[in-house]
Amino acid sequence: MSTYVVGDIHGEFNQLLELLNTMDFSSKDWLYVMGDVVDKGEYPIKSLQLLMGLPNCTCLMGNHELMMLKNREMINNLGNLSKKFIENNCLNILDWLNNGAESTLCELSELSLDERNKILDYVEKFKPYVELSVNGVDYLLVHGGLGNFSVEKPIADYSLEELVWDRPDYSKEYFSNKILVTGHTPTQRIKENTLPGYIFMGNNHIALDCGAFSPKGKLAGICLETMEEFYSR
Ligand SMILES: [Mn+2]
Repeated sequence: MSTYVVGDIHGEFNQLLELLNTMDFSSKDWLYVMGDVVDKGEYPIKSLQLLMGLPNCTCLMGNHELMMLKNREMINNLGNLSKKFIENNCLNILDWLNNGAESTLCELSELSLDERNKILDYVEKFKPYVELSVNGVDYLLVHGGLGNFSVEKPIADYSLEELVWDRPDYSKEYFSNKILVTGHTPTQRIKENTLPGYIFMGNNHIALDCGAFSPKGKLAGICLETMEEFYSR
């Protein structure tokens, strides 16, 4: 049994297939997905549907899923929105559209209301954080970071926004006895990273978002038993 953690998918369904194939992922393994499955790339809903079909998969909430859920009512009413509804909700709608919602909305608009609700119910269950231990090493998985961090602050006291929108300082060790695993910040943008675009490990951090959506980016995964790295391309 292997424990795999995968970075931000952002609609890159084909890279997700390639990565799972490269990892030789099977029903005996467990998959953790760092969040931001939706938006930007062409097939966010197809990617979600693939994950929904895996009983051995836990997804973390990303800021893009949070924006999607804030627009749940709009998604349920695609095609017949009143002017008043748009006026009342335009900030949430604009915020999401400015962050690459177009592909998610296009795929959703082709589904029945029932199918849309199944997908949104699934996304609502995405975890704000995951704590796990592999080979005696403790890991804390959060999509973004630990906003307003303090060592004494229990993980349950962080707001969803602090976990999915904020970014960690990768030059800083947050915990001496625990590794902080994050997505959200492309490793191309981590200045401590000597291999931009590949998984960053250092200062008790593992950063997994290798920018799958950008032309030179990749979808990345890591096996926590072996620390072997996997890439979609
Ligand atoms: Mn993100």
